[in-house]
Amino acid sequence: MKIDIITLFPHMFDGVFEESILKRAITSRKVEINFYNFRDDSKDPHHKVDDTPYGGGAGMVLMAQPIFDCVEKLRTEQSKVILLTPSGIVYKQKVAYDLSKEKHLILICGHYEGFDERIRTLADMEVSIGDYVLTGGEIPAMVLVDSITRLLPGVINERSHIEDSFNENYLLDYPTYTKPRNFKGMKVPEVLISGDHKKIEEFRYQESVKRTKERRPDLWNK
Ligand code: 6GU
Repeated sequence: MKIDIITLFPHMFDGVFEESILKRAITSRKVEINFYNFRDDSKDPHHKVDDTPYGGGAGMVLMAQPIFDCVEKLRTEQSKVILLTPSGIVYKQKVAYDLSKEKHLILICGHYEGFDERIRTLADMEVSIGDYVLTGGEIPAMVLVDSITRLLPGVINERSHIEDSFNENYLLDYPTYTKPRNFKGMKVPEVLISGDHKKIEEFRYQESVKRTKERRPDLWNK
């Protein structure tokens, strides 16, 4: 998969994709990530990318021209263009699954106080990562890249995501333990040491159900 990220602040991504699983996914060419600073596409002599809003009001608004030119340069038949904005659909694991099947994603990071409404016409989809306000779309773009990359074939072992929280079955993870068996008086449940795989499976399922009912009744009711 190829992911192009359109941002005024490519350095915000420094380091994020240079460790652990994402680094390995890039090195092994499961995913290719490129950055484009749309300031370079501005036709303004001073490379301006924003201006004051018509009708007045506080703050600056991203202009349509630089982002349009940047997207139009990158876009092909195979591209899916995603605009990161608090007004988008709320991001869920199901969306990550669907997007992990795409060939080419173009992520547009808004910033400052907003963007010209006409930029919306470029997008196939608008995504928000939750009901809170961030300073820009960069951190949401990182969230999308991380959650999508780990679903690509061969990036992590398949079992890990079959059992994940927020998968189709909508159960939270069961508790897990490792050595030692007794840590500060907190003991590992006996069943996990029993070697009885059928019982262990049943225990884990029941714990997932219990945890989901207690912590996320909204998910359980689905
Ligand atoms: Cl995608 N952008 C901004 N600025 N804030 C957000 C968001 C996106 N998702 C949640 N909050």
